[in-house]
Amino acid sequence: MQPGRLGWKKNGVCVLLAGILVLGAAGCGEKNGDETKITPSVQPEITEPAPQPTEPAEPTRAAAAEPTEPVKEVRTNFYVSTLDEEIPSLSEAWKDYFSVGIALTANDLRNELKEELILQQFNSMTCGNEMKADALLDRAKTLSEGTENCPVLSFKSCDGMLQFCMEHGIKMRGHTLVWHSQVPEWFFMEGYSNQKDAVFVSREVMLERMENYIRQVMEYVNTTYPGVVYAWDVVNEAIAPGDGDPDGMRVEDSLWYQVIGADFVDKAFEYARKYADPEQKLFYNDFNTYEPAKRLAIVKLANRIKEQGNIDGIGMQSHIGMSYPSLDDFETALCKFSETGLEVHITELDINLDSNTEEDLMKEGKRYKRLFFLLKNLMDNNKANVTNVTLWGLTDDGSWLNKDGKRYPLLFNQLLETKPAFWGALLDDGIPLY
Ligand code: 9MR
Repeated sequence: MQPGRLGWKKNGVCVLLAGILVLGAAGCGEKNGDETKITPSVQPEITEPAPQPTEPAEPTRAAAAEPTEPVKEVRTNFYVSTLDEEIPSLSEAWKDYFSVGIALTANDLRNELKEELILQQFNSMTCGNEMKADALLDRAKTLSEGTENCPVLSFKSCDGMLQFCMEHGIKMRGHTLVWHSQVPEWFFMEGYSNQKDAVFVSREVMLERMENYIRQVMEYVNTTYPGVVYAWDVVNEAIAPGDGDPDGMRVEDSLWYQVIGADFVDKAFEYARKYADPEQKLFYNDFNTYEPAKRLAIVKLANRIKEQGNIDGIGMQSHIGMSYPSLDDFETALCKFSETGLEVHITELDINLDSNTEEDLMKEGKRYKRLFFLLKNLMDNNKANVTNVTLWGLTDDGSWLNKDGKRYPLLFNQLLETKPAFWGALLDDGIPLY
């Protein structure tokens, strides 16, 4: 299968002779000024670039008599309105490799145009915020109906998104059960107190609260929306080398660590396995996973939980920049994680571009293309076991990065037009690799 080689509509497409357009690969050996060249251990199957004539030569009479090469259409317009034109589907293009997901907020689904695009493009969804502890824990009800070891939850925040997935046959990544962020401090306090003088509960009580929290989320989701969630981010961002823990665990800002101890991760996975449906995959998810110290700590942690039989995958969030990390480092991490025998999900992909000139948007398209190209090559050569790639947001204006309104990290712009990034993710021939 060739991702991105789907039928194009004619608009904005120029037809050129195939010979001239081995161009997709031209410059492949060169270095792009602002970024390290990809040097995958597995070399991409690219032939030497054909010498490029400055102008197409006049056909000679002999050449004209010979059968002509099949013509190849190469896209030159990368800004296609998804409202007016049919575009190829990412999930369809990559179906032999991995599912393609999208992180959304409940608001995204209140927009019919976005809904249509989502259904056409993606077969996996992640709730951006709606399934996190601060969205599910109901303090008022916990105080009135809960017990000291069992909080009460409310699922109003994520019901609509789960329902949408069930109706449309989209699978969901459950994000996220145990995270130091977006969990209220009162959850760790005696009597669920939110007062300044509140004191932490004991390790034993916190373990019971954790188990009851995980149990209730899984039971509710799996009985109300059976078969929708296929993977859970059981623990998110528990590694922070430099915090002083011998295994590189996050200490300073993690109340989970401070109240339970370093084995809160093992316990979370143990409880998750206990209540998960058998076919659901359990993931450890983190950012900057390509940093060597973090990568090593994650591999160690994942191997330990794997020995306990309670983990199925590692999530590489992949909030990356235009030139950092190098794709060499990205590749190393991806291969090391795959060598554990676990699946890898690219769970939160975006590229933090802070300019919207055509030139920079094209550079972003190339970086997306290089990244997907790398995934494809590593998978073709059995070096990586990637089963999902999820974009962290649909349109640039809705990105979490866009606090200043000047970030362009995703595949679609706010007009619901494709960007070069979209075509890059399809490995489209119109986007050069370098
Ligand atoms: O996209 C989320 C954003 O809307 C929230 O403000 C933010 C708050 O923590 O969390 C964002 O999602 C995070 C994800 O859950 C975990 N990895 C980092 C993501 C970006 O911060």
